[in-house]
Amino acid sequence: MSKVAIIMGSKSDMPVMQDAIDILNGFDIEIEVDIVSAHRTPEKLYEFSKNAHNRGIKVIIAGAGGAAHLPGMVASMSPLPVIGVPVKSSNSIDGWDSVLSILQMPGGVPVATVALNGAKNAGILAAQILGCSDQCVLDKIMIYKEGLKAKVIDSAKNL
Ligand code: RP5
Repeated sequence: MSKVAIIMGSKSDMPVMQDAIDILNGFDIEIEVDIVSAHRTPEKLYEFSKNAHNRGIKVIIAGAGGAAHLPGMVASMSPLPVIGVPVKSSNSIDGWDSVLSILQMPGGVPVATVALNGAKNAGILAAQILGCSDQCVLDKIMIYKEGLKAKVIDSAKNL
């Protein structure tokens, strides 16, 4: 059964969203990946948002660019935590459209927004949420963080 759903507004978002897929695969966390467009497939958006929690999904990562309404609309209908990834799409105004569309949610409907193109952190954050109730995942995150520390310490050895 999938634990994290990764959705994006367009296949063109995949090069960015692949970072979330890779990090969650690295933690051996089950994922499902789909294209769900807030503007082009609103019925699919509704079905996904209303049913994700009934399919064993615990966290949703949603990436979109431009007028990026996907994460917020999912958050409006799903009881699950939603992590939003602003994607810098090719015709965007330096990505500010994506960032502000996802970040500036009204009170009561949170979207945990990561940095522009920050899908890697979205994956880590999703794993950390699962880790609150899964010791095996928590252990993997601690090992991951030890790896980050070791890289910095190693990098300082040959200055
Ligand atoms: C958004 O519009 C998508 O999330 C994507 O970032 C952007 C461009 O989509 P395409 O025109 O490439 O399908 O809805």
